[in-house]
Amino acid sequence: PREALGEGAVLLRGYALSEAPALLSALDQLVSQAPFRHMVTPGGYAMSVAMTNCGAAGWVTDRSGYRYDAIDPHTGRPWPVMPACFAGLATAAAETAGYPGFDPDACLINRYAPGARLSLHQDRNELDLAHPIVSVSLGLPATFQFGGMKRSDPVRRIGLRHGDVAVWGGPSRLRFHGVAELKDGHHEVLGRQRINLTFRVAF
Ligand code: MD3
Ligand code: FE
Repeated sequence: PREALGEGAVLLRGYALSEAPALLSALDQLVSQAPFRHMVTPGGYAMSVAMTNCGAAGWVTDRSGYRYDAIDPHTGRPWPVMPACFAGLATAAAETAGYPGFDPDACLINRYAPGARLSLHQDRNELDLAHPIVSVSLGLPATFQFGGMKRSDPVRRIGLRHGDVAVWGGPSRLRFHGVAELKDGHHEVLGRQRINLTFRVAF
């Protein structure tokens, strides 16, 4: 089941379902090397979403700004290697969506507890914005907000569920987007949380 979300953006419902157990066991391993943490925005607020990364480049924020860094500031070591099951899924989903040859060097892992949210923003810290972004949703469902090229443009709400994969490229790459406050609930595998894997070419 393949849904067009906008020019260049494709939603693959349930695409990651069969791989989810492998993704989650690789995630457990990875989180033991680079734990989830609440990063601080340049404005000085701790994010409600907890984050970690794997791959050659990790997305970080602190008082000095947003950037990609090869070193995890929390551990002082490189981010964990991107598991083969992560990279394989991202490359296959991108190809299915019409972007062959996607080879991400960054995977940002976001963990939402009930009440956590991600306010409307653009992803523009990557060097080459011609590459698409692949995102994988796991655990509790969320309402994704898909806006336009201006912050004030109207927002479309899209429900994202366990196993859904979205690919955002072309003209949609710079659209404003966010995640509404996560509603409480219980997921049979992940309990009271949502995990999102976001694959990017950063460097
Ligand atoms: C649409 N994460 O980490 S991923 C982020 O569910 C982020 O955790 C969200 O936005 C999450 O930056 C959504 C989906 C996504 C990512 C990038 C996009 C959608 C996008 C870039 C352009 C348009
Ligand atoms: Fe984003």
